[in-house]
Amino acid sequence: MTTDQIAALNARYAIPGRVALERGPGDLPFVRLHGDHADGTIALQGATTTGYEPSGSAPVLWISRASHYAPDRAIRGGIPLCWPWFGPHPSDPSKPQHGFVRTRPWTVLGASVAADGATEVRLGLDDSAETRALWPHAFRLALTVQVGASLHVALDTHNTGDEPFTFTGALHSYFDVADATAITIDGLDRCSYVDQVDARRVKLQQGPVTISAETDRVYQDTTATCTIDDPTRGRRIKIAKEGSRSTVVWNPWRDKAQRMADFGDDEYLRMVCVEVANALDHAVTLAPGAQHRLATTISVEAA
Ligand code: TA6
Repeated sequence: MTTDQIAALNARYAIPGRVALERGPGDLPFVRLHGDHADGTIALQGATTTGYEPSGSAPVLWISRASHYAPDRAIRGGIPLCWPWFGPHPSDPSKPQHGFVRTRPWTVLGASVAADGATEVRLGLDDSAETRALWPHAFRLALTVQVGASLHVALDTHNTGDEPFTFTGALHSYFDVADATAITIDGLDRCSYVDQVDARRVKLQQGPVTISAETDRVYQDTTATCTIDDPTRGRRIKIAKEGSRSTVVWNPWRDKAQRMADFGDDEYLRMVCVEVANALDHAVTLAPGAQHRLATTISVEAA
């Protein structure tokens, strides 16, 4: 994006002291948000929320120091958007993992300040010849990000075509923790999950989720709020959700982290993904003209 394009976006959407478009890592365009209670950043690349920092708290979202910041590359961290499929394409392995919207440039649709002092920005992505070559449907996506005492992220899918379509997806949130081996994740007790690192066997969660090895689980039929208890940092991160029946918990652990070029070898100890999703059996089918919202509200409290 050229300097003139960024200037034109600021002329239209900037709110002094609240919303500004600027260049960030990789010279990519970012939206910087300042709210009464927190600051945030969003990359137009993939409409990836890359930062959320409540006043007086450490960053809530984790970003790898090795992340790529380049066109057509996903950012490693924050909240990448997986859509219109979660994981590998259901039938064509040549298509990109987690769909194609997290690697495309989104447009700014609007910016405002809410009554509660939260600062909101809306980004959009419509179908194009490139997307239709990957997925033959007409759609309109809108992402709403509200930065305030909590972080609210909502992905609205609108079927603008004349045929129904079916999709899966996730808000693939990476959370910053002091020590992944010391956290517990509550909210999934007695929930069945597909264990992606054990031949996709279906198992039952007993008690809180803890991390001590590669962990990649799709919890099914759950609308529960999850809580990451990070005793080392003395805080809990609450992850509430809307329009989601799956929750994914992921930590690559040592070996997989070392195999990923955009993930520092030792960084697996500082992060965990708790993703609000509709994955595997929880695909969503939208009739022509229908809409669906997948949303999360993330808040932090002292532990
Ligand atoms: O959310 C878990 C997962 O599906 C894992 O299987 C792992 O692949 C992770 O997503 C990251 O995927 P990415 O394509 O961003 O490397």
